[in-house]
Amino acid sequence: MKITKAAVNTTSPGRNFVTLKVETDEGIYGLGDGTLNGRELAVASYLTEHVIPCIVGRDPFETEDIWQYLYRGAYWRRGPVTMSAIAAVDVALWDIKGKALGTPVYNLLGGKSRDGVLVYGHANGKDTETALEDVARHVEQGFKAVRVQSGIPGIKTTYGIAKGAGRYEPAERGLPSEAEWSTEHYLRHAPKLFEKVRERFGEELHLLHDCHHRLTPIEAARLGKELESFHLFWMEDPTTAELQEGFKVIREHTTTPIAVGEVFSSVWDAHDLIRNQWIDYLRMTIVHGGGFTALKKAADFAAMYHVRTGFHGATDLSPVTMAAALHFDTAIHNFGIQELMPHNEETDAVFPHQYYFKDGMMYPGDGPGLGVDLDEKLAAKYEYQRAYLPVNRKLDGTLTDW
Ligand code: KDG
Ligand code: MG
Repeated sequence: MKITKAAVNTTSPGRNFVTLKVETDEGIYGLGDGTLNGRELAVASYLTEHVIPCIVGRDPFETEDIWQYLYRGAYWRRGPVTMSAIAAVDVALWDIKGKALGTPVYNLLGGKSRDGVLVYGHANGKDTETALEDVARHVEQGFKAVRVQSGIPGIKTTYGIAKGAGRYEPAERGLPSEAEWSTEHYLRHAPKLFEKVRERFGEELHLLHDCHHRLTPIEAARLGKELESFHLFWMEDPTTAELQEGFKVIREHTTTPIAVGEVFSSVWDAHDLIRNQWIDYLRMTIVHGGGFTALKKAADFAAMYHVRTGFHGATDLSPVTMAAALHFDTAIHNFGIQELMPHNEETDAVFPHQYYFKDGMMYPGDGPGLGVDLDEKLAAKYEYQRAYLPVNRKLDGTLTDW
């Protein structure tokens, strides 16, 4: 089998997506996601200008060699743009393999290790009470695990909270908006929020929380300690992770489990975190981490240190990545949990898919390949629109991590 053609599709059914379609001489095609929120066209151009010309004529079954060719062959390694482009190719090729062999991708990754994939949904509200109401809605929908974020008294805007009646969506069209931050206000508020959630919903519901990289290690240690009695499933991105040793400080002070990695693009970003057992869950997912070929190795390495996966699954990861993640989650042994932030109806229509949600779990479907498609005619109706994630400032105006 030979790759005959590959092309990038950009579409914006409510938010931007970059999809690679790889075609073969046997009429089988595969899809890969290359979406990098707020920097989409960098990946699109990397693929079109630098990657596609090198893969035409290659055998799509040679995923390992093609991965190494794109990674080592570029000389310039790692980084989210490069790794998302490599992931788009890798995932498309695994999709082709599955279709050619007439089997779901999870069978190529080791077969089913579980019946379903535990997912967590996002509950949020402008204050504690509205956040609690949203937790109740998630419980009614069948979720067994819920991430809880709420507005913080004394700060006008905060991460993870829907602005109007609709769902929360991090990227916004136009230039970056500015959000406000105060660690002092947040640290006073967050433990009270979780006290209320446990009081109302009891012990059984899995609770998660995203600090979104805003604390220093010692501040995160304080939060982790104060949250201990509420038994969180995890505290996510407690601090920025360029300095991996920062997590040692957190770890030494608290038993609250730690998840990190949605902005990572290589196992090397997590090497010290994993081998020193400073984290419990790795969030680097298929699209930003270089595809199945790279993630399988990262997950196997993590397994040796009791680290499980907890893949990023926000709306900026397209249905192609959601499908890919669900096949991966189904197959690997050290799966922990999968994030689910449902896409809007327009996106679901552009990317028809087999995966589905039932009783707090998700299932990838049993058709060949990834079980997700791209309706190119419909996609063409939604032109790419420049969009950015917000930037964040402390109350005195200092730019800080969003
Ligand atoms: O593109 C950035 C979003 O995906 C991110 O802000 C969402 O932190 C996030 C999460 O945990 O889903
Ligand atoms: Mg996050």
